Amino acid sequence: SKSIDQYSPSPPVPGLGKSSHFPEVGIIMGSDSDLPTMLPAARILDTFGVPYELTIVSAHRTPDRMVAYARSAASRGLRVIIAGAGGAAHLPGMVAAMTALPVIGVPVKGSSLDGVDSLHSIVQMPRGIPVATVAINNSTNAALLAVRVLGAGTPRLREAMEHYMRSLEGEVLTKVDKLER
Ligand code: RP5
Repeated sequence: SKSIDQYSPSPPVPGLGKSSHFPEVGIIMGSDSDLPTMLPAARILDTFGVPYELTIVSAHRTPDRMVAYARSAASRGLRVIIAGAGGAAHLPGMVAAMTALPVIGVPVKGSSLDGVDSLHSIVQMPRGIPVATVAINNSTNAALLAVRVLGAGTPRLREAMEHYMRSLEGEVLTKVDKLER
């Protein structure tokens, strides 16, 4: 199977976000107010050495930009899209409607309905256009899922994920050890 270095996607489109050279994951969000919630996803991808781009795409305030982003995503070399949004959070679903790439939705907690509005908006996609939905505000899990998706065809990433899982296990076992001592 192909190593991650062998992919040669087309270069990023100017104006479509802050990018590493050949991003494989697109992290988008409806507003800069979502940034603190979405940054942990970027940190996870940094940890796993997965190149990504990160930008703001608002479904209702910049609809043309959303269409351009989603329609160009696959040809620009992206393999997975992580989309975070709050409120009537249609960004992940609309993007999934315009690309065949896997889309992972992050329900962002807003001020009035505790993020349940975003969760329901993202998770309740009608039949035919799936969005993989993670827990409210859990962009960490969105990135981990993106790494697993990429890892299905990239042994280096699958092994890194196994290593990460063992480190989680180790953390808990260390605590058990301390507690029982
Ligand atoms: C959504 O509305 C964004 O995803 C954000 O979560 C929410 C509030 O946006 P701002 O009013 O903070 O820009 O579009």
